[in-house]
Amino acid sequence: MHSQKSISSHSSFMILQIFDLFDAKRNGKIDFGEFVRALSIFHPRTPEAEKIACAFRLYDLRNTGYIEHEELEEMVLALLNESDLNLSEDIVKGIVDKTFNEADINGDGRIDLEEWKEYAAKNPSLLKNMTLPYLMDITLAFPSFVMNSETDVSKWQPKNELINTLPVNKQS
Ligand SMILES: [Ca+2]
Ligand SMILES: [Ca+2]
Repeated sequence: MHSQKSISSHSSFMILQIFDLFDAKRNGKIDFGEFVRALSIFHPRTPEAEKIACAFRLYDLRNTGYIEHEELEEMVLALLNESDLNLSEDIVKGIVDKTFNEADINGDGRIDLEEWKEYAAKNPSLLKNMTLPYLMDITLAFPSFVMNSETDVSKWQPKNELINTLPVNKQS
C-alpha cells in the first residue's frame, strides 16, 4: 500500500535529518562511500552499539552532543506524523516528558550518549527506528541511484513497526 506514498513534509524533515547524518564530510553532498556506510547502519546485522550511537546523532538535531528536550519533542512529533496516529498535544507532551525523564538519569535536563545507551538498553524497541520505515522514503527519494547502486536494498525488508517504537504503546 505504501509503494506510491508521496513524501510528506514530515518525511522531508526526516530525510533532511538522515541526509545530514549520511553527509559525513558535511559538504552538502552524499558520495557513494558515505551512502553505503550510512545505509549499513540500518542493516539488521549491524551491531546495536553502532545503531544506538547513530540514533543519538539523529536525535541530536542541533549537533550539540546532547539530546535536549525540544529535540526529543521534534523527533517524537516527526515520528508521530509519519504514523497514522492522531494524538493530542497533551498526550504527545506526556510521551516526550516521560521518555525524557526516563532517559535523563542524572537530571541535568539533557541526554548524553551514556544515558542514551542505557535508555536504549532498557528500551530495545527504540532501535526499530533504525531498521527503518524511512529507508522506504529514501529509496523513493533516490530511486534511480538506489537501483543503480550495488547495495541490495531490496533484501532489507523495512518493517513498518514504527508505532511499536513509541512509548505510548507500553500502556496498552
Ligand atoms: Ca542537541
Ligand atoms: Ca542527563
